[in-house]
This record gives sequence, structure tokens and C-alpha cells, in this order.
Amino acid sequence: MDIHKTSVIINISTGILTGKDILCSRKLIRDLVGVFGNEQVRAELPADDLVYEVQAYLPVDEGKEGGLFFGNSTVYPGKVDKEYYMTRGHFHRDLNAAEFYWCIKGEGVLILMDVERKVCAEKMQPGSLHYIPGGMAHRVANTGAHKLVFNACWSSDAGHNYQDIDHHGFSARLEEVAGKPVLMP
Ligand code: PAN
Ligand code: ZN
Repeated sequence: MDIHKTSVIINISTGILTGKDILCSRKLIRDLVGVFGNEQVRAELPADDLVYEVQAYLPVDEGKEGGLFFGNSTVYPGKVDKEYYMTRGHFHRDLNAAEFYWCIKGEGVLILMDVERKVCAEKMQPGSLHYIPGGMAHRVANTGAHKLVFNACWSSDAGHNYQDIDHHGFSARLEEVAGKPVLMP
């Protein structure tokens, strides 16, 4: 019997995925209208500044029960006014669907918000493992001077609900105050 190579390789020191089935998406400053607290400052930044990029390995169809998806996200260092570069953030459409994040490189903060809009946060550093329970919106801010890289695993029928965050945001923002990250209501 043949022993096959896998179609996807993960570089365990950089988190980068390679293989023919990897999807890539990028979010530039121009794509993030209304995401940061200071929209005027965002609009004045270079429109093609890269804020974050995601590699995704989706081995089954989206929505399939029982399957898993894998992602590698990189959030670049930067700020919009005092607010760190961060992901848009989302709830999963299925509020029961949890997710694991783990940090490969850099430093950051995982911001979590429940459906009552109560926020908490966890520090991300290489090796930190984060269990995101179902029903928690999640977003990641890069608080360091270098790239923040993290991997993620979530269920293929979790779905993504961006609308809620697009309309109402999170109830706290991560800002730099006296050189340190502070969660501001
Ligand atoms: C992650 C995120 C990724 C980008 O793979 O999708 O970090 O963040 P946004 O999707 O909020 O733009 C994940 O949480 N998947 O479920
Ligand atoms: Zn998610």
C-alpha cells in the first residue's frame, strides 16, 4: 500500500501554509471602512497599506457538518490613531461553534465579546493557546512592532456573521495609552 504525502504543509516555525488548495485573502486599509474608531484617520492612511492576510485550508465544503477548517492569519504592525491594527472580527453564524487560535509569532491581544456585549481579552504570544467558546465574537489586534501570526481551527459548519460587528462593533477598543495596550470601553 502507498503512503501518500499530504497536500498541505504547515511550516511550524512560521505558521505559513503551502499547497495547491490554500486560499488567500488580504485586507488593506481601504477595505476597512468603519472598522476603526477614528474613521477620519483611517481614510487618510495609505489606501493600500496591508492590515492583515489570511490563508485558509478548507478540505470540505463550507456548511458540511462534522468537518474542520484551518487558517493562518497575519496581522501587520500599525495603528489607526491610537487603535492597533486588527481583524474585522465576527461571531460564528452557528452560536454553538467554538474555535481554537494559537499564536506562532509576535504579540497581540485576542478580544472576545459575548452576545450581551460583555468584553474580555487574552494576551497572545508565541505558544499561547486560545479557546474561543461558541457565542463569542472574536478579533485580534497586533500590539507589537512585528508581524503577529496565529493559526486557527474551526468547524466547517460554523459560518461567519460579520454583519453584527459591522453594525454595532465591539463594546471596547484596544488602544495604546502611554505605550501600553489598554481596553477602552
Ligand atoms: C479566523 C479569521 C481571520 C480573519 O480565521 O477569519 O483571523 O478575521 P476576520 O474573519 O474577522 O476578518 C477565524 O476566526 N475563522 O473563523
Ligand atoms: Zn472565527
